[in-house]
Amino acid sequence: MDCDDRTPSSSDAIENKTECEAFKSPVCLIVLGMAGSGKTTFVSKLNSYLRQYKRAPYLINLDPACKNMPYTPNIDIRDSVKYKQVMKNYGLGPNGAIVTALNLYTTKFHQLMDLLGKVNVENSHDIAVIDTPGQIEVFTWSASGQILTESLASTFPTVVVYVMDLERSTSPITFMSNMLYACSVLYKTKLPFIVVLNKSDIVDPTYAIEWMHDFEAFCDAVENESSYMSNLTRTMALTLDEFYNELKCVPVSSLTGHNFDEFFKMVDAAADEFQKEYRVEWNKLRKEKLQTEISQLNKKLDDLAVSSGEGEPVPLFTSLSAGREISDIYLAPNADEMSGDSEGEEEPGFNVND
Ligand SMILES: Nc1nc2c(ncn2[C@@H]2O[C@H](COP(=O)(O)OP(=O)(O)O)[C@@H](O)[C@H]2O)c(=O)[nH]1
Ligand SMILES: [Mg+2]
Repeated sequence: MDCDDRTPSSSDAIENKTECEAFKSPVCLIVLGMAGSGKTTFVSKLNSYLRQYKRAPYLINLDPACKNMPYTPNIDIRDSVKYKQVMKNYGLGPNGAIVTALNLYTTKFHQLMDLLGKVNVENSHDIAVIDTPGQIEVFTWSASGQILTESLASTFPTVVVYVMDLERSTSPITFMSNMLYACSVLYKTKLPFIVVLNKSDIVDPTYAIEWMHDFEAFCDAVENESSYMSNLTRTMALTLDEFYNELKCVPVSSLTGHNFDEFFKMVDAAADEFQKEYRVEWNKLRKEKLQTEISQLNKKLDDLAVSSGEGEPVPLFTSLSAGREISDIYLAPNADEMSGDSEGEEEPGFNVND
């Protein structure tokens, strides 16, 4: 079947897709950044900006601790997990509770993916935006953040938007640490990446752009810092030079909406880049991961069979068709057992030989 001819008609279509049929929309924007950099304000402005053009985005809030939400999300983690309750129940502080709330929410991720699949089928939104918790590491260094990023990227064109606070990065050393963080997120997610230099209404972004493109200018700024870190910063700046060359970077104001048109041009280019370059890599990584999981599972089953004295191990299965996860598989009881089972209906699953 030609990719462009596909007409997925239900959420099952997500599970049954082949590599060729990878969905083209919505383009998912994962918004990351340090606490207070302006992620939520950015998402809110992005919403009002797109609505002007009748392109309402599909909004997902994953910050369980967000109090005053300036936009109405289509999916909100706060509807499912009460993080104050998590604090009480597990005896955790605010940060621990946010991480735990996100981990608990992973059990809902398949529903989230189903809903995005419906958005694709109905073609109702061409962009989905994911607002993440205030503390960046909650998302980038947690299993739940990784699971969601991988689920999105293996199904939809996915772009990371890194929001950087121009006001707080005027010191070259802070700027450098922020950029190193951005760099680590880029290498960890392996996804198209856009750096949004936010709050350009209060601080002129020229300094940041100059530091990224002119190593000498950055070194001059470091010279003025009487910090023992400056030598390290200079060395790091050299290392980051290549990162800057490839980096897509846009100054915006989430308060006024300045330069959002430029930002969307970058999103279009990044979504194209995803389809042309990243998709293949993601499919490859996903396949390798599945194969490793299958081998581990087979080994466990072999060990189990040997230790219970059941003779020579027989491999159960060796490969999965594209688009299927180990977690999608259950081993159906044999026909005799099934016919005798009167305790409710089985969830529809699929057989390994499907
Ligand atoms: N002046 C100005 N303030 C901003 C901008 N973006 C965000 N803010 C402010 O920065 C603070 C933190 O923003 P918020 O969106 O909650 O940050 P988050 O923790 O990254 O979600 C709020 O007081 C916002 O009003 C901007 O572009 N310009
Ligand atoms: Mg926020």
